[in-house]
Amino acid sequence: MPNSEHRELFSRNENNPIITYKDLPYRANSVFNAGVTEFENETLLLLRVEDYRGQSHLTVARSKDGISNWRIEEKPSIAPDPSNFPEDKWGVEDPRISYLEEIGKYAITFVSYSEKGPLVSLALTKDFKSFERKGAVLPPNDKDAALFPKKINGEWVMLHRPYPGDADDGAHVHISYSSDLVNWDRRKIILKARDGGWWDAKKIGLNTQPLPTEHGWLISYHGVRQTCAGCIYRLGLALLDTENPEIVTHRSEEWVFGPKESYELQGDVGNVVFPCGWLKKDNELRLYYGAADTSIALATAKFDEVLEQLLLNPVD
Ligand code: BMA
Repeated sequence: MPNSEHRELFSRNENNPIITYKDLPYRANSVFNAGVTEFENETLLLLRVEDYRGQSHLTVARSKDGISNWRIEEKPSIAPDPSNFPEDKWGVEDPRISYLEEIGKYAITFVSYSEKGPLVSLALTKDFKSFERKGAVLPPNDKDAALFPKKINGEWVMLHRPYPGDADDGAHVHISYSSDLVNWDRRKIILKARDGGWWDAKKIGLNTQPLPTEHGWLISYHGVRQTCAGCIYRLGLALLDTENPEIVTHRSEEWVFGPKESYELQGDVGNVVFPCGWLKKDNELRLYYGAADTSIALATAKFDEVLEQLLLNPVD
């Protein structure tokens, strides 16, 4: 008898995809890769919306249960602003949100698509209505960035993914430090893409903002598998030491989430699951992800099971 029992860590929401372009109050091609946080007792998503020029902007959506009845702003919340920020020339993409308690503001790291390639921009906000733009904080090519929610050993810390352009060098997750959130230095690789036949060979990048746990900082990252039919974007997990996040203590061997359902397999870019944020609610870990660069979907896991499974994979 075939054993079809297949227990996955994450379960998809039955209403997936939970947000599509049809839910937007204005005309757009697609909505995906949203940053996530809790704000005023609601779930707040900062949606990446792509217009019919192929360029993206960011728009706030709110929901009481984090699943349905999304209230989406009538206008972009962060629109490309190339006259003040020339690096926004071809749009702004893929926001990650971290609440910085020490300054009472939310930090949004996002990609500005500049003439010289994608780079990391920063904006701060208290209310998700007005946004204090700090401009480009890392040169191109760089993306997949998120801040730790607090200073570590007296400094702000960011994870990000520079891309050398030379595919042979691979693309890896790096760490950088700052005293003022704008100037970043002491860049170093902390998590390397694997090699050969691995699902996360050659090219990886951070996905969700670091989440504090009793076992260290939990992060998720994507592994990009190049196949003759195109790329497959899947998700892995890692734990970083609480005091020194340069140290990766655990890393999943297997991917923990990958494209399977039709809305993940087909779309503008098929075979992609791409979260830009997650939320922990009691023992539930809610992963909001872009599906096939077309819509937004939700998957949840039991937080203790996520940690239990990851703790089985220590890094030597
Ligand atoms: C990555 C990012 C994401 C996108 C993914 C799949 O490089 O640009 O915005 O979802 O590719 O197209």
